[in-house]
Amino acid sequence: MTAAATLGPVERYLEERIAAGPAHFTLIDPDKSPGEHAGRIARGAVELGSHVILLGGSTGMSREVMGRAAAAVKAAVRVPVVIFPEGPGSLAPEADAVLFMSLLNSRNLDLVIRTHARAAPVVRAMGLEPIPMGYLVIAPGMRVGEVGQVDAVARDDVSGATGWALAAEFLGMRFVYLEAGSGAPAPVPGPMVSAVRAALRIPVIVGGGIRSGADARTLLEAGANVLVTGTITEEEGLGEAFRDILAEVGRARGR
Ligand code: 1GP
Repeated sequence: MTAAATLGPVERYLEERIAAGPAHFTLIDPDKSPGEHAGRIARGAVELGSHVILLGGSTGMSREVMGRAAAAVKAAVRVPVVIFPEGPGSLAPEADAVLFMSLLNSRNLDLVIRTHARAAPVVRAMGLEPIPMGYLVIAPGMRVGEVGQVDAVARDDVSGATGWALAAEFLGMRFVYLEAGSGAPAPVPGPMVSAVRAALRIPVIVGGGIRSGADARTLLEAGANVLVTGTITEEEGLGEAFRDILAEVGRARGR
């Protein structure tokens, strides 16, 4: 079987969207925005042009909390609902897919691959589509940098970031996520995004610290294939900055 023949529906959706231009994922934390609340945020975000709802964020989230949020979001929108996991305990079959990600630059092998060996059968039994992704934390890394016991890539270490990302591609991962950390004071630097984009053939997802249309434009001009925002909707709802970010993504898609 070829890889293309084995792609699940969510990955095919992503492939089509990204082929047409950059995309936006809205990250919702079901602990902060449970159930119907998550559904309302998702509906508004998708109306503004967001392409995927990611659910995740807090440590220790239960399957029940995740499942309720995933069910409410699925009832509210037609775009894929994808779990951004912090561990196997937060997996829930109500979602469509899971970012099956290796925290590449963690010192803790559990987060690189060992937990995955325990989670993989659960993912299969739940019928979740696994999306293979290399997750690379760039300084400052924030909480995921600490909890993930990460040797964060320095913000000016463009060749280092490129090496990690290319290794993920060569290992067969189909997405790379450059993460500055949720709530980071600044996003991943544009020159790092453009170097990684130039070196890779797989899509580059960028998240952490994207707070404005100007932040989004810098990253889109650098060639980011997907922008992820989370904190902005938790703090300001679907306000002006969020709309500006979606407008920049829309412009980059030629709309
Ligand atoms: C976090 O990259 C995401 O994993 C989103 O970051 O919360 O800063 O938008 P923000």
